[in-house]
Amino acid sequence: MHEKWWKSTVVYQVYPRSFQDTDGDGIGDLQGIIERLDYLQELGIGAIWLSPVYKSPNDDNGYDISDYCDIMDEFGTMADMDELIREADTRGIKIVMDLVVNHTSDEHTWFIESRRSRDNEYRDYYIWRDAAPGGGEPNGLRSTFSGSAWQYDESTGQYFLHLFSKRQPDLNWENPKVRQEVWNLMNFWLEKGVGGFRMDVIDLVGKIPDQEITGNGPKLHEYLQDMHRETFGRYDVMTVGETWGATPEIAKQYSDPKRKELSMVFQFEHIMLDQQEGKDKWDLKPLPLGDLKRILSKWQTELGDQGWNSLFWNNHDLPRIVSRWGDDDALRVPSAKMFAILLHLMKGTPYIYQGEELGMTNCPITDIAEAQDIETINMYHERLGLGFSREDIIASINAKGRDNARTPMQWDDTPNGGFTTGTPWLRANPNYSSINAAAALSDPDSIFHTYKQLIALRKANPIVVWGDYQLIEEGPEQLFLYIRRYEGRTWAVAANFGGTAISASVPRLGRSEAIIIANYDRTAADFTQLELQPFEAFAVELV
Ligand code: TEU
Repeated sequence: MHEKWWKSTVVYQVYPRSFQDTDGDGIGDLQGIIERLDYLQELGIGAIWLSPVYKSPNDDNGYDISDYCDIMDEFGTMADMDELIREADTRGIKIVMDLVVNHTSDEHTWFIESRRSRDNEYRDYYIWRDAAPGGGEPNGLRSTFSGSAWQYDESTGQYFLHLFSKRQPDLNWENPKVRQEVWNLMNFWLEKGVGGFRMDVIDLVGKIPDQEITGNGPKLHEYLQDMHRETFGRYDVMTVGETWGATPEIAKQYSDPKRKELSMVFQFEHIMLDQQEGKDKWDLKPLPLGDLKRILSKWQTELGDQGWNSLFWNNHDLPRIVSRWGDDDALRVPSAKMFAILLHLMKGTPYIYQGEELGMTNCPITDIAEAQDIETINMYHERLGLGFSREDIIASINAKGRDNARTPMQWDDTPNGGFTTGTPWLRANPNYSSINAAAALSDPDSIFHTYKQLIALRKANPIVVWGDYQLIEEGPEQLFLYIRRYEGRTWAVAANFGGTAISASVPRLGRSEAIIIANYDRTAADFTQLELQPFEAFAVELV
């Protein structure tokens, strides 16, 4: 049987604004990505998920699009984009576009028209409502970026819906014309030869605002089946939906091949484990390790052949994993490699976020003036108003703020990490002098080389792509141990998820001589008396 290419590849996410600047304006650009394609080819990835590069006023760094068929001025031109697709292709790399169609920018012509008058032909492209009977917002829907999701518009005396910033009005997917516009713009990009789409907050497009239903609305899957039929169904591309509320049951609805919707979704169950129950991402609690093992393992086993997993620790919205659940100080290197080994030997398509392969870290701030991200800035002011202390808010920002992931890519030890010759739009993490790609490439023991080796292992060993997964629940909680089985072979992956040494006895796994990959100098593993160094991880073939 011919299997889909995206099941055996590794995807690398580029956040263009912070990747590589070539014209000295302090903002990354498309020519910068082209310049770095050889680096990505060396790593071994098969696709780039490109965060938005479309025309945008950058209220939310490109997730507010004013023209889907044009390129953001700071990033370059459509000719640069065509060149990127071509140059990536010659290196066996596909370009997966970020499809942001839950909302547009308020500068999109559709919205400019829509807000002109109540009878404008574009009025119903967006979601307009009268004030509530007693006055005020139509209902209690909240924006992810703080405050009400409704914004009053003087000129026509109605409110429009924005689940994100007030400069990101939500499109009205109930309007068939809107859906047709989306199919058209997707086909525009498919005809250019892109490798697929990452679909921003796709679980929101079936919303029923009047019932305050946002995620997983009743028509969501019907829309996605229409989309499949009208657009990418005719192409050999990958599609991945961003779905914050997905359970394995929901994920199967999206990704069961028989249903003809998406290739896979990003699920966030593990990502939300360090926030307090019923609160939001800023309300921190320690990571419950047992839950992490249980949840990642649940996702490994429950999709069966009715879906496909995406595997990730990081993206442009999340803090750096070494700073979050590992050690970004003395044990940075072993902990970064541990996260890599643990995740990349699971079943699913792994995603690497730029700089993760270098073990890049969070970049703390001391004052809100240093923040760039709209989510962070809005939350700061909202919480100050609610009586939180500045110190507590800044602590939450340093733990969870999105700028942590967005500091410039660290290429070498020259000023600004080689990202720009100008002033970077967001300050480079000062640790670029030691944490950078040039240093990693020249060190055979670097985190980069562990990632490279993991990608090569996936390509060479069908067990990594296809093998069954089983969690081994023995030993101390800090031990994350699982096995993969395929056509008579068995691999075991053991990871110490903590900064202290542990020992375990798992006699039924026996002794193994064949180390496949390790982050310490280990030549054998005797599971009858297993000793693991802080953040040690390795894989062995069991015989
Ligand atoms: O993110 C969806 C989203 O809900 C995030 O804002 C998330 O809740 C938050 O950052 C938690 O870390 C997508 C994009 O990935 C994000 O960058 C955009 O800002 C957002 O949609 C709006 O397009």
